[in-house]
Amino acid sequence: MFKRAFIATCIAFFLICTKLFAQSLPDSGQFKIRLNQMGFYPATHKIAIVLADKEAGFSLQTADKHNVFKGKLRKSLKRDFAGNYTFIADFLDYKKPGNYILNVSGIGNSYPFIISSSVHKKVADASIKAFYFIRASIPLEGKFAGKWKRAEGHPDDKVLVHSSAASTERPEGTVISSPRGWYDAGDYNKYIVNSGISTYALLSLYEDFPAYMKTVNLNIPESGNGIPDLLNETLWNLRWMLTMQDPNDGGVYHKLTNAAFDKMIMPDSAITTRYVVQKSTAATLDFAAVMAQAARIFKQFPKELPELADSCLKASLKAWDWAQKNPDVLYNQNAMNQKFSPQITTGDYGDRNISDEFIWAASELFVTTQDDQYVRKINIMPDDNMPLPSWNQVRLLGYYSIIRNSDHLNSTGFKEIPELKKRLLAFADNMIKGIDSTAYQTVIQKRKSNFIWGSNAVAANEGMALIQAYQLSHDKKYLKYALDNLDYILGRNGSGYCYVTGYGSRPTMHPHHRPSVADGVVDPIPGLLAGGPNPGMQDHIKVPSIVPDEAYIDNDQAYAANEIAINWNAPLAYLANAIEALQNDISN
Ligand code: G3I
Ligand code: 9MR
Repeated sequence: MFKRAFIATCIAFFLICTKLFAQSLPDSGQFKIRLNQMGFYPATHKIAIVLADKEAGFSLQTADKHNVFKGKLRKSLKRDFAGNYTFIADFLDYKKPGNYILNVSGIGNSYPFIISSSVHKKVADASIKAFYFIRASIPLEGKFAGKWKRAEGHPDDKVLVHSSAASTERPEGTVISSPRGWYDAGDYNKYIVNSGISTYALLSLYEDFPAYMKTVNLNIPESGNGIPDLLNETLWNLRWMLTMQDPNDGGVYHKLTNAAFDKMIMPDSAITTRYVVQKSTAATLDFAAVMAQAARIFKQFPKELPELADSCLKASLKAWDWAQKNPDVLYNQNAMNQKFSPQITTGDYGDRNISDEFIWAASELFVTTQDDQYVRKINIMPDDNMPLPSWNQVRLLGYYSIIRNSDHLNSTGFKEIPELKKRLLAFADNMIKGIDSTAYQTVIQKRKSNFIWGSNAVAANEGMALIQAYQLSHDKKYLKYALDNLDYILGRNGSGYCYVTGYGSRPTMHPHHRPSVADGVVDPIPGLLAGGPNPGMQDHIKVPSIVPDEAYIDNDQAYAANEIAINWNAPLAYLANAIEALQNDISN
């Protein structure tokens, strides 16, 4: 009796495992044909990368299996990081909108995809709406959040000044109010340094494409108030940032945080004490930069936001002054914890070199005030490097702003603008050099060293840099390669995943993101970009392969490869929306 029950249990277990296994591994054609799972614009280049071992024929088929285009795979000139050649299916010449699959003989069928104008519109909108879903201090209502509605988390109206941040006017334990803002990432803390580059990317999206962004409606609480939704969303964080400045001296707290990371619980259950900790020069300069940029953008809305631009500029100037007096206050969490309590063990964003933060803040103040004293005060071009932006490397953000606004700056006496333009184009040219011979034909997969924690943001930031180069030169080649990096994020890559939650046929389903894990809803919150392949495994979760662009696992404990973060979503939002805004320019 017992034996029979045991056998039956084993069989049931076996069947369940088989089913789970079958669900988790895509059919081989779908796995081996790597393409943008959203699809393609009618008139742009369209390629898929096929993991095959020989040249073969392929065909494009409609949903009713009708062949509409035939071609031959072409072998890549170089090997991928795993050491294999890939095979490229190029169907650029087929331009008719519709629903398709790609069939490769001997390999099988790809995931279905569409050819259509505005093919990235949904992802582009969702990548901004994602910021609404990660707002602190507001309940998410069903009419905006659908099945992801949730209670308010972190009112942050009673935050304690940590001992590391104590001053005469605000001694340890002083209660301040610092509501709103976006949660940084999978955790519930709010960090000024990371908010800096993220808010910049969204404000720049508006600065570069105001006409397009005015048409984007995100169904958020502020929609319809006369301000474009992208800016409405950005304001949620900007208003929080303003509260992080100590009005007494202009310095800005490095972060607002719990003492330690929470368990994987919902925001309203995460109720441990919140602190603002030590002011830092990096946070203060990033704040100064964003507030200067915000001042010139929100000045365009005098009726809707009568005083905001002035407040932002004042805050920026005050922060700049603090940084002049305190040019080297680094945030070193370990050292801080030796002197102060309670111990703080959340993310540190501890930049050790802040010369680029000075360059960025000075550039934004120069652009907004048109006063070149700011860029004269510092060494704006310390060397001829053009380092790709990241949370700890913000030099180019300043260059982008100067170049974007250069028409208004020509009369300022600042003579370096032509040189900056030249360097930006050289930087972009170097990025795209040799890509056509690589295995996946994307800029991100050119270098193994791109595959760090948050590698998908490297792809998005490269895309953003290429679009800056296009805006400056109107040379379409930059747009093509920017779109290739978007193709990468949406499926033409080493793991075969679409790294944006909620989109594509094989999307990230289990991001390291507390609400997505804890809310009881099967689908993760949509529009979030996973960190992406990272062989570093700092989280000690074993990835299936340590080949750099394959080192990805869709596991909610894998924070080094599968967390989400505002500084990754923001350049994605920039890239996807810029591509949508420019879709007619990309077309051949
Ligand atoms: O830059 C070096 C590179 O030169 C080197 O080749 C490579 C080899 O591993 O490492 C690179 O540095 C990595 C750096 O990220 C890249 O930006 C470090 O190893 C890596 O430890 C570091 O990770 C940071 C991580 O926090 C740990 O501090 C991530 O950038 C950063 O995005 C992440 O941020 C966390 C916050 O602290 C807390 N909230 C969540 C957020 C996202 O995970
Ligand atoms: O959830 C945390 C994530 O946001 C951070 O990026 C990561 C690295 O700092 O840490 C995560 O928290 C983990 C902690 O570091 C170690 N214990 C497990 C936590 C995840 O549940």
